[in-house]
Amino acid sequence: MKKTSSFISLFVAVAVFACMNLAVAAGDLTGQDPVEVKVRLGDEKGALRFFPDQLEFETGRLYKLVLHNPSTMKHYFSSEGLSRAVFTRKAQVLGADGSTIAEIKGQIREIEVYPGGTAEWWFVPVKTGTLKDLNCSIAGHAEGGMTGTITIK
Ligand SMILES: [Cu+2]
Repeated sequence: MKKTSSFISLFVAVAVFACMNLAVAAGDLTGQDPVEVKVRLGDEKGALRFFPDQLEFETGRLYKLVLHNPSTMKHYFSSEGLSRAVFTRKAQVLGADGSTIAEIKGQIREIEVYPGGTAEWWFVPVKTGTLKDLNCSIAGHAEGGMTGTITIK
């Protein structure tokens, strides 16, 4: 009788522990519906800026960062800090009609978007912090104001 009850206690303890683990695990975070965030690289008048230049993300959520370049020159979206703070699911290059023409897997550090072009960076932030290294790495652009701050909460 004593042996049976201690066996039951052990079984209950193991079952409770297993359930706790299930309750804590969030599963595959890359399978969520993405939160879309749009950033324009420059503008039609030739401004050297990101619009917006302050970005905010939360850890554990899937983001689709849509980078569009409406200007007549090439621009980069470059942040070493962001590349180290996220898990990248994929990057996508969009054609003129908005359809996906290329999908890139692996870690991304910077994306160069050509005039009129659009690229998407799908990622899940895994680390909090304030990243002040967003910039366009084309000579003179960061100095001209093409910088930004990324906050991950
Ligand atoms: Cu630029």
